[in-house]
Amino acid sequence: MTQSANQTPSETAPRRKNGNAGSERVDIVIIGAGFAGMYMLHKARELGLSAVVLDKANGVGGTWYWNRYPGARCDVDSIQYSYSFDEDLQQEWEWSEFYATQPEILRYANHVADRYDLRRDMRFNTAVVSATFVEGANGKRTGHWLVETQGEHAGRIEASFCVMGTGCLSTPNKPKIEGLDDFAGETYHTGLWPHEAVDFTGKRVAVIGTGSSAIQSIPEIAKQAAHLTVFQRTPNYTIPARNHPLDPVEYTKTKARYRELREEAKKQPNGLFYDFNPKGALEVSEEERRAEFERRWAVGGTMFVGAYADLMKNTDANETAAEFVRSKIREIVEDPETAEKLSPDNVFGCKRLCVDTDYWATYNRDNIELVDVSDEPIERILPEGVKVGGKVYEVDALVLATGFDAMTGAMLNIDIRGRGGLPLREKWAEGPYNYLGLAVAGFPNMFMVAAVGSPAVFANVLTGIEQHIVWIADCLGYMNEKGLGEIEAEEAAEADWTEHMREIGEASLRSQCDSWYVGANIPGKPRVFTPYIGTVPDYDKRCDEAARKGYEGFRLL
Ligand code: N01
Repeated sequence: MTQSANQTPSETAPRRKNGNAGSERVDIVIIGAGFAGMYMLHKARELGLSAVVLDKANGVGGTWYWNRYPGARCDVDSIQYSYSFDEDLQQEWEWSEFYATQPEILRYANHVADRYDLRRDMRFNTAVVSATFVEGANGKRTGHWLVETQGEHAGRIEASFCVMGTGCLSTPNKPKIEGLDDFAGETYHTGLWPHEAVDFTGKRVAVIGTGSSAIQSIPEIAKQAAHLTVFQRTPNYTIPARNHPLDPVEYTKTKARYRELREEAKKQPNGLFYDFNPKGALEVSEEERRAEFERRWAVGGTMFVGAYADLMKNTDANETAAEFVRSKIREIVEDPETAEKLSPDNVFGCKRLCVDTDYWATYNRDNIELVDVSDEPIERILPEGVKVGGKVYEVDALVLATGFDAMTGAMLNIDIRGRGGLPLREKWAEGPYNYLGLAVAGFPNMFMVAAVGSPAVFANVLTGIEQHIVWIADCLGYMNEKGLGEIEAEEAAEADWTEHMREIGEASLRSQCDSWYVGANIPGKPRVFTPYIGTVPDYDKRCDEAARKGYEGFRLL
């Protein structure tokens, strides 16, 4: 570490900007100005460490900066999808709706950046191209990271530590469909939506994809467009959001117990205060089961999965939920043929469960058409539209709701090289080996936040981020106290963790279908179950235990 806790960042961090030759030096370089990067910077300052945050966006917010498509909102309730680290912050911020919209979440991110004066150590419009671990030389025991950037603050930064706040769903997947670049109209990707308003009034629009982003945007686009054609490869399960303004009386009561509720949430399997039913779906009568599903359907949201403890463990139990949702599709969608096409037959919740507002009812509109491309893929994009099975669907605008190169895409887009020049792309060629979702053997002093190997995407990403950053900050404090400069995951610990990840991943029903969880949405990506699918308390315990045992599984120098 380059700095002791009582030095101020300005004492040790000469700043150099705008492509000057030479490197500046900081304690921590943080990649990504989303919720992970923002909190990491705040924590670094608390430790008295110098840090700089780099982001190719022109502002904070990460995923919420880019995903501005119509209807974008979070499907974790806003009271929980927010930082908990500062009681004053959580008391002063007022959410307006149960599920916050993208603009409201982005306002919150900006509020946090202002409140903690984060921007002065952030560099926007600046992409990280490479990060190289430089071994200690000239009598120095420990090495450092050399990060090269392009854009507004192009240059080189040396840092003792590199923290990847690069996100799980931040590298948009542009599908390899022939002719895509020949399309004559406007093309949008939900994960890279323009900042200017997009007006589909009077236009014929095509949406490719039916994942969460499509399911949120389709009802909104259909309201505006003259005609909407949806190209569906795999139908998805979705539960109505039943979004509503927050009741001020209930909100006040929640705030009075906010800290306590957050602590309770950490003990829940998915880190959220949630209504979990301990019973199994097959232990109860059909009437009782239907009543429970109906009750949860009426409440709305992903809490539907909590209806029975075995829904994601037992195929027969899972099928009861799957069939319930299919019965709802048949009830809502007037045209039986369309209802049939919209009905998924894979494991319920295997691909990430979606949450919607009027998704299926939208197919009752006169201006929408569903094209099933499961058997016959999109042949090509022509300047005038989308060609499937010899038929051309003429459109003026194309919306790619085709998801992300998830979990590993953002890190692998950067040329990261560890000890001995080992490229991360090579190390991860057969799967993202890591230890505790925090570190990678051969890549000393590099930490990942709420990414591969962590349970965050199955839980509350915000509290997953907080747990990781507190762990990293404690680790940095420990190293400072002990006069240590280097930490690296041991290969044996990494191998054990990776095996544990494989075992629990394969045991889960969620590994049975082609989803971004297993990298199946990206051609050529190794099929590996990438998030940690154990419970949040179990995961937190493992991280805490490693720390308590003097960072067991890590080599410290
Ligand atoms: O992406 P997806 P997403 N031809 O990968 C289809 C989070 N999120 O952006 O399933 C035709 O789920 C693809 O088809 P298939 C959330 O974690 C959260 O919607 O591969 N179709 C699929 O239908 C979510 O899970 C929120 O057969 C093609 C779709 O594109 C994650 O982000 C909101 C195709 C991609 O679906 C990703 O969601 C939004 C092709 N060539 C997102 N290529 C909330 O908090 C791909 N597809 C609410």
